[in-house]
Amino acid sequence: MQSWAAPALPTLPHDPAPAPLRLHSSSVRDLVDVAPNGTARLYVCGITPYDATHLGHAATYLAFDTLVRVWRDRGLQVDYVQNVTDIDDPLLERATRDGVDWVGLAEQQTDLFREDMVALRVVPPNHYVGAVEAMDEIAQAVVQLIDAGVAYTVEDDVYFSVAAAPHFGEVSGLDPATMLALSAERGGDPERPGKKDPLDALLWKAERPDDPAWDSPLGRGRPGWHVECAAIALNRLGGSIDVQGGGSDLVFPHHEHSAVEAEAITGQWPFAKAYVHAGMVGLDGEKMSKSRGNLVFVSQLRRDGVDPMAVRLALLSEHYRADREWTPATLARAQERQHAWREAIDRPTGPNGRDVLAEVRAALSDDLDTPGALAAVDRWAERSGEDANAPELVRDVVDALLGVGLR
Ligand code: 5CA
Ligand code: ZN
Repeated sequence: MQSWAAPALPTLPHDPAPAPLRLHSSSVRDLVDVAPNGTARLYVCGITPYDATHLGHAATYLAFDTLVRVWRDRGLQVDYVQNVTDIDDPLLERATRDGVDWVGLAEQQTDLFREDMVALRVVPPNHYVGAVEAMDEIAQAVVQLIDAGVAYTVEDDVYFSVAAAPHFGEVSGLDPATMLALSAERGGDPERPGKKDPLDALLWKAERPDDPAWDSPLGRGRPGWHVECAAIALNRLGGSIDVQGGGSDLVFPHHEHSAVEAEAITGQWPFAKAYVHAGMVGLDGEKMSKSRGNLVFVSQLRRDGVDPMAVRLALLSEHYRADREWTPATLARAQERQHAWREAIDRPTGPNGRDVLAEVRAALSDDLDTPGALAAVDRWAERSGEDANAPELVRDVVDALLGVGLR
């Protein structure tokens, strides 16, 4: 798939001895050092293209954009893959509900997402891959799982057997009762008769009447969700990536399953050195979600004349792992901050810019502490100083590391 246009990234003064980058990994339930050698390999789960792009989506992609920017600042190549779940039950259900063609809905929503990503100055993945265009490779991954002896059929559908996955449970660390509840809530089918374990996940769904289907060595049908991401990631990044990312609602079952399915194909564990999850953005006390319909869209804010850079600042003003509320005050504070920063970088001189650079780098190295990074820029903007290079350097710091263009 076509990705989107990349924002320009100013080059900052070289940091000869960067602090170790530490990120919270769900599987460790603590911070881990993330130190790729030369090339960083990142897989971030993409949208299911309907109800895009709400502020929860945007917040999650901004968290991983911050990571990409930190890696790039360290001189690393970033091999970044993101999928689009352009065929799945929720997309079909929405298309049916609205009486529209599911292909058209997916295309239109993916276009809107790309536009929003450009407006928010998000660095694009270098592989942007739709499930439909990856159909053959996903089916091939299912064939490999069958050949590996970790899959079985129920009627004509193929399931992954969690009993054959020694590491199943390590990503989320959840107890079986919680896993069962989340599986039922998030696209699984624990109640289906004939499964060996209620937590076994669908790998291939045989064709049903009035349901889209593709030819494959498994017969006509379409893939399950977790194997989609496992296959798309493995075929572009290999078996032991640096970071798998997404929102915290993907920890279980999605990332739990895609990790063990990838392992069953490659024999490599862990699938990701760090499983990094962003907190949920809520509105009026509830998680912002398509099913609840309590959504604020990036595109609506743009239409209302809100500067996307203020949206970006607002979403970075709290830590990416925190569950948080979107309120009008969040946006108003970001607009004030943007105004104060603009004024400060328009001055002829300012306080030492190198100090701000060091503080922003230090904050972001500490599990992408964007509130800490923003506070460092606030302190700089509040003071006056004699450094004639500072305004331009700080503008570049804010642009390269925080993705906020101030002019
Ligand atoms: N296509 C799958 C992943 S393979 C999917 O989850 N799509 S999605 O459109 O539902 O969500 C896209 C991304 O946004 C996921 O990483 C999800 O965890 C994240 N997300 C969804 N809702 C929120 C929210 N309210 N706050 C933060 N992130 C969210
Ligand atoms: Zn995914």
